[in-house]
Amino acid sequence: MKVIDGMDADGSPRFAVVVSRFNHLVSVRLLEGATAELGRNGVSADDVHVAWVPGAFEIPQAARTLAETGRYAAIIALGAVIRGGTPHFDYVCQGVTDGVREVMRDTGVPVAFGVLTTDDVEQAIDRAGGEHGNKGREAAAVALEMTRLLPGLSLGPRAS
Ligand code: INI
Repeated sequence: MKVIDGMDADGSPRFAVVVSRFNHLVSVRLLEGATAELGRNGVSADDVHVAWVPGAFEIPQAARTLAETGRYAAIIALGAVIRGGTPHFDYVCQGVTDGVREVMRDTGVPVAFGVLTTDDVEQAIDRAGGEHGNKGREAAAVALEMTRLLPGLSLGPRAS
């Protein structure tokens, strides 16, 4: 028998964070923002599992593997893709956005998108706890909201 349950034994939801090591200085700040937001909302540190991947391009594969375990109520994807002088930026951005969307579509597990795509490091730092907020914190808030929303939607009234 396979049990699929995104809740801990005490009924509290578990969250997985997939964070890319590339542009580590930015990623750690996103991770701090996300974990602080989960903590502020009563999520115990034991219910937050963090997986580091090499780069943003690898986020979807790790997110899918985690989602398919059935152990997580939501997943939070974090990273920073910073434009260089070649089209590589566009391929990494497309890979991570398409990949995360497909994981959500195929598994039904919400994946909050906290991956920055910026023109330079300064823009990324500004959005990782700087003057434009923290995208990691925002993604964690979205994950919490989706976790609360989805069970209610599937219990909604039928059209006829
Ligand atoms: N990965 C990132 O997370 N951010 C980047 O800015 C980046 N750039 O610029 O190259 C990046 N590249 C690595 C990529 O995500 C993969 O790890 C690599 O291509 C191996 O699959």
